[in-house]
Amino acid sequence: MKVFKTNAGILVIFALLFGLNACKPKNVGSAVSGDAAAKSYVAPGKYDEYYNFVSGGFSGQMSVYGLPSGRLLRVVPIFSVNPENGYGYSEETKPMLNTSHGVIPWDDQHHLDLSQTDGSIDGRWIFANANNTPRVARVDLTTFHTAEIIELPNSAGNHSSPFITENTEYVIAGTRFSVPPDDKNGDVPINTYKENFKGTISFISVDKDNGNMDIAFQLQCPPVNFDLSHAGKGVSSGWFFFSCYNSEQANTLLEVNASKRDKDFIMAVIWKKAAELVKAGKGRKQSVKYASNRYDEKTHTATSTIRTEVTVMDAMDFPGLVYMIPCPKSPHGCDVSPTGEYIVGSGKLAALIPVFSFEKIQKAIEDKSFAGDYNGIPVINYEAALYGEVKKPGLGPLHTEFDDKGNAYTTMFVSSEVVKWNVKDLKVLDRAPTYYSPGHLMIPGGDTKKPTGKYLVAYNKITKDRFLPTGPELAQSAQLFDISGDKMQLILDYPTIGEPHYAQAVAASVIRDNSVKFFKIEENSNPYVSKGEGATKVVREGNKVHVYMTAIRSHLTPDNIEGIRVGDEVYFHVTNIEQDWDVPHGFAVKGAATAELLIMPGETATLKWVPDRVGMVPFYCTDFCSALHQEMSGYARVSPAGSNTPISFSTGTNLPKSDSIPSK
Ligand code: K7E
Ligand code: CUA
Repeated sequence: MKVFKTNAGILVIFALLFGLNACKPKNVGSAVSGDAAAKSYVAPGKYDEYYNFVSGGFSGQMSVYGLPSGRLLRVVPIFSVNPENGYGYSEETKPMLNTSHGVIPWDDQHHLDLSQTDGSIDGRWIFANANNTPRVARVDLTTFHTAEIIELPNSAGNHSSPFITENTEYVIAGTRFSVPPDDKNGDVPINTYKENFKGTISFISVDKDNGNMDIAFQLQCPPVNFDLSHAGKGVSSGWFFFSCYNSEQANTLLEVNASKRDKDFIMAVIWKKAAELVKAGKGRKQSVKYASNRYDEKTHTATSTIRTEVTVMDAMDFPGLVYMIPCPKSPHGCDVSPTGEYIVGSGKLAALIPVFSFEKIQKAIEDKSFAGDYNGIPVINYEAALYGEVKKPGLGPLHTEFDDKGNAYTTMFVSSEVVKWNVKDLKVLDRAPTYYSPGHLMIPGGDTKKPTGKYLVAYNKITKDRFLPTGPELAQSAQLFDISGDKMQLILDYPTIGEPHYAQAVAASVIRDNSVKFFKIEENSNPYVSKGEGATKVVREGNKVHVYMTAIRSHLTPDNIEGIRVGDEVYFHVTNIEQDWDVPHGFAVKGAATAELLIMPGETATLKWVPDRVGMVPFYCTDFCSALHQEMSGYARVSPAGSNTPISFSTGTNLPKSDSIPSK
């Protein structure tokens, strides 16, 4: 209890953090007035102005909304299996979820970052992080498919991730939990944190043409918790900034022990220099184990490769590569202004928002204005790096985004509001209540060189009483504000999938016209494709039975299959031979211990079924594809193990009766 007594001040803040009702905004009504409805109204049949990509948190998925309507357009599975379309269940997509621990069907997805060219969103890809088993994914925005997932060695709790550099040269991922490196003995006492634990940052290169990700190198840093990060841009091009907490290096009761110091850090890394050093052969090869999973749109199949080596540089060995900037009270968000000059650290427990100046940081380094070092990394004097502080912004600042008029907007978790302030004079200009505790917020382009200034969305936690009750768990909410005027105006609430954290948005025109409508059947190079009904067949290979099947409105070929035995492994390779937009077919088999397939036109997908009993087993299309969709079905006859019923298959003809009656 001694610890608590010496931290009374902190406890007051904890009380605020968790005593949320005390900070419940007063006018809990609709708080919407005047022309709000018209501003978010998108008439039936009309398209939205923006795509809004929202992290799914513990759902492991990403949802795609239209703005300003708040209409849900799609849920894209990334780190979680999705029975709706067979992601992670089909034989082709299972390898996407492979890791060095084997296949993992779930993760916790917090941050999304759209790819950029010259600091502007280019609409090619969106990157996503997995916190629990550290991974970074790339979603292709022509197909809205998860195209790639790469696992990160030497990491645990991949939270400060995935944030990209101005030209998508690198996706950067900082570990939340410091841990002993993978090639060291991890079987050590937990209280040897200070000696044995390291904080690792991964630099993942992105191929300009095809987007393929590789771990270019890792930077080993002092043990802290990396929380968030953003790339420098414009004047701070080539730099990267990370918020760190637990500079106390505590290994237990972090809520108290990691909140002791008045200031933690923003860590600044000159990534351009690090990349050059690696190119010059610096760093050591470390033996590790991690999965690299890629999905090929030609074979419609993912491949998982286990890789065994990574290049690691120790930050302490390269003076002038990394600097620490003191930042008050357990900083969370770490956001860089559109020009790249201002770096905003949001201390969760701080009563102000510090804004650092890139120019002053350069001057401080030049003048060696250091306050000693932190585990060998120079610590720049706070005052020397500080541009100024936003005074009395509210309680519990978390995240900041920028508009096109020189303003910043910060979410206040504890005082439940979005606060608008001017980046130049640091004066608070406006505050708008949110319902109730906002985490991230998002302005389309709000973390790029070219932010917009029309909409802001706050993604709220603990959203009591905004929507009809649905048992003990309530939908969390996104709240859309019009920020085109001097005052923010709330215009819409919409519920979210899972728990929303960071989000991104971009003008619809950047993505819409590149959308793939269907896959060309002649380009399908899946080894089990059937390019027409004439190519369908059923082949037995030992106890494996491969069914090469096609789907087209409104039948499956073949639709009568005999000769399958109990205990066989049956693989239904279903090719959708439609060549038209929006005509998926589904496929499901009674008793199969897996989800359905949802097969896009021109695609092949495979469902595995191990029949466990003798009998007649129907299969059918699960997607209402035509007026005769209910007719789109078939039967598989299952004979006992060891039966000599030959393999036979047909569509539209009755199989000869006499041959197929069992002898007994
Ligand atoms: Cu603030 Cu995980 Cu980005 Cu959520 S984190 S709120
Ligand atoms: Cu195909 Cu229903």
